Amino acid sequence: MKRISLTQYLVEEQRLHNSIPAELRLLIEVVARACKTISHAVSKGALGEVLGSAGSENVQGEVQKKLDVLSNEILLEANEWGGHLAAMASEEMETIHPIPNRYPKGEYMLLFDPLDGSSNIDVNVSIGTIFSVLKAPEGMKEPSEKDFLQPGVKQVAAGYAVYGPQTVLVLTTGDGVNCFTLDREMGSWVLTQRDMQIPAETKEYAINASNARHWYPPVKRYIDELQSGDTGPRGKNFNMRWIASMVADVHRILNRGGIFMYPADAREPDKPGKLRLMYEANPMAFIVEQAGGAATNGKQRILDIQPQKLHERVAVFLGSKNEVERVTGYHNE
Ligand code: AHM
Ligand code: MG
Repeated sequence: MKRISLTQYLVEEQRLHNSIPAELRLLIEVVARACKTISHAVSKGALGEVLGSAGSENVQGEVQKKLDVLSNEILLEANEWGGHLAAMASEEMETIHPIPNRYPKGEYMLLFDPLDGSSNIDVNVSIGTIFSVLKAPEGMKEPSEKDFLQPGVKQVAAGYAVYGPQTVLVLTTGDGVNCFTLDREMGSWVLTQRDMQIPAETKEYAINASNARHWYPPVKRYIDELQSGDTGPRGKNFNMRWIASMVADVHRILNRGGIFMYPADAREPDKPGKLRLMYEANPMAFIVEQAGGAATNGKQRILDIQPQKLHERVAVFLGSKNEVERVTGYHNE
């Protein structure tokens, strides 16, 4: 079988569709290289002395794991010097990270969740990196947080890596979704799935059911219907999966369909869900839509939401189109 590397794929994509300018290609390759480094650190586990807490909290008040902090540093260092970026932002940093003055600056802005699925780090369950790429606004001089506050439709690229039994990188630049597998011996990303498509119909759902008592009525109704199986209104049995790493749950859905939900609930009425809009929901929504699926916050398309804050939270319903449309319909009734 002829192997196509990430670089070859990006170069050919540019030739065919003119969709990946050289600077964006460099950016994607640098992020992919950083993911390789993170994958290596993750795979060392206890031997690399990378497990456990870092003894600090991030801006969201979550305890940072050593690997959260390390992955953040790996992504920052890898992306600072190439000249392709104006600034970066991360789940693990309160404010944005402008490119230091000693380096040239580019027209792109990178956002990331350096290591998603923190609760799974120490127990050897799949975790990953999520990233989103925006263009700096026209005429921007010194980047500020407000330059990042663009709706998800403005993303020019998005992707995630999963550090699991295999390390994979899933990427979109707005022209479908492709998956690359890390060849650990060669150290290269090899194209292994072209044009991934999420089936519109599914019998699988993912939600943290321990929060059931806090759910709002549309979510309660939807899940009740799924759980009543072939004797209920849906007339078929559904299966449930919850990995507690969004990257791994989304990767399953890209491969065999399903719906993933992290709804807002009545625990903290002011908090619209757990997941973050700009570096978790937006990139995943972009990927899912590019694979023929749908992504909403229960009421509207995630990619249309105008962000108000860098670390804003959002409810998430994404995956197989027919299911996402149904649960969104229940919210809008
Ligand atoms: P993190 O970015 O701190 O890891 O949090 C996000 C994760 C998602 O990957 C996952 O879907 C969710 O949190 C799991 O939440 P819960 O602990 O409620 O199962
Ligand atoms: Mg996360």
